[in-house]
Amino acid sequence: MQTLKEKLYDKILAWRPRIKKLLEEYGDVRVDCVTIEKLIGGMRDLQCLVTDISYLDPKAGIRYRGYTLPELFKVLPRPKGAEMPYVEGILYLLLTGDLPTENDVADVLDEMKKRHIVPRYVHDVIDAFPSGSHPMVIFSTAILTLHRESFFAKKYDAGINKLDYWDPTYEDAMNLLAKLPEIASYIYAKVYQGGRKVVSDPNLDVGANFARMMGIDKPYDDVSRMHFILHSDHESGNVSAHTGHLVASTLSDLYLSISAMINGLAGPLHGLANQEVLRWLHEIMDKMGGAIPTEDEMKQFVWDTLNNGQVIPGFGHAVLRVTDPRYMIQREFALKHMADDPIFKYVDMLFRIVPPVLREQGKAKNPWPNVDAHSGVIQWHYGVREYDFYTVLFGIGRAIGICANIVWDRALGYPLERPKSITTDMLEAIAKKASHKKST
Ligand code: CMX
Repeated sequence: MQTLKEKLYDKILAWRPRIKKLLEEYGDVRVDCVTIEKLIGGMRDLQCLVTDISYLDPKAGIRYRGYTLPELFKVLPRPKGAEMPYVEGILYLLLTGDLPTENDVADVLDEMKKRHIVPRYVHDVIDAFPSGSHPMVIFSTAILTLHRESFFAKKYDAGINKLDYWDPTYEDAMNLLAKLPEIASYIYAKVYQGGRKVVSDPNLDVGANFARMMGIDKPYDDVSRMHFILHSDHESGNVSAHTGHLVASTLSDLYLSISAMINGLAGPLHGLANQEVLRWLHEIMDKMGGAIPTEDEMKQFVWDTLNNGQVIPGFGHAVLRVTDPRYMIQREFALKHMADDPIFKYVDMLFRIVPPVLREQGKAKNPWPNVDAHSGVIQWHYGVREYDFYTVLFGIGRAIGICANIVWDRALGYPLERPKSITTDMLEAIAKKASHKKST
């Protein structure tokens, strides 16, 4: 049987001629058009990045290597007795593009087991943080601290052929991914539990081991598998993926790149939205004194939020135009395991009430719920109640996809990213010329 790395290398060799042909024979073919609106508007929808790891289909949601999430949750191998697939299987799929067999997953489990030990100095750095530090800052720094372990940095200094860049990058990726769950649970224990001892069992899969390290019983192992898989990639243009790619394009090693992507994820418009949902839900719960509102009362809360000039957190999306399948998978899990939790009852009611209200308001292009409308609520139910930590959980998952992207960036020789900027004067001159043409 081929190892993951051997399989990956075969895939890389087969893929390289496709990129070469596109560049040499079709390099000047136009793909998209840059308008002033796109330049000023955060490049929304501008097709200017390439990735084969995932694609966000506005109608079907995220596709990992072409597969929708409902498809993957059906076919991916899962641990005996588990409801959710192995996270290791998603890593295999994102890296190679192939669905893993049980044996392939066993190979990844083995790789993780060999690489999981977190050096003592990382714990020391985490311990040294002053109280009140945000867990994302600690997480980003802990990852950065591991930079001294980078194979890529060492090989690059020694002089390595460009064609081989992917190899030490792969080693760095696997080493980091094997360590992230323990780093995260150590941060959780340190920040919120007075430094409780975290005991890892490398014989377990990522989901089960994370639940163990967090000290939370079943089905939190399945919650972790589900959470990490659902968050693992969301194509290339979102801030965390793009930041990871951009920083890696300078040939910064994987630790520098993933630490940077974590910083992007920490923003309120990105990874922090899931905690906004909980904050908003609790605001409503407080106003209701914990009682379940009637549908009319809930509708009024939604309108009050909108009329205050605020968004309804967890609803809407820049690309999706349907209910996020990541939301639906979590909803199905919640219906099975926590249907009686009052906080789920709120979420369930919002699922029915918010879309028609947003439609009536007529602003949001997509009135349906996204992943963040559900993820924090499930964590809350299983006892992880510290909102600030939710983005760290997101980061563990997202690192899988971004590591896969960076390995492939290196394998396909993607260059330093360097778009050109222009000035407002220049934009105005372009606008003037265009309006002159229109009027003549
Ligand atoms: N509540 C109220 N208004 C909303 C809204 C919501 N949930 N979603 C969009 N709108 C408003 C926008 O604020 C915008 O208003 P203005 O014209 O006054 O600026 C208008 O509708 C058009 O926005 P849009 O094109 O539909 O949405 P964007 O692409 O600009 O923004 C997003 C997308 C996610 C930032 C936005 O829907 C939002 O703020 N949602 C709430 C926060 C949230 O859930 N974020 C998590 C996103 C998950 C992810 O990215 O994966």
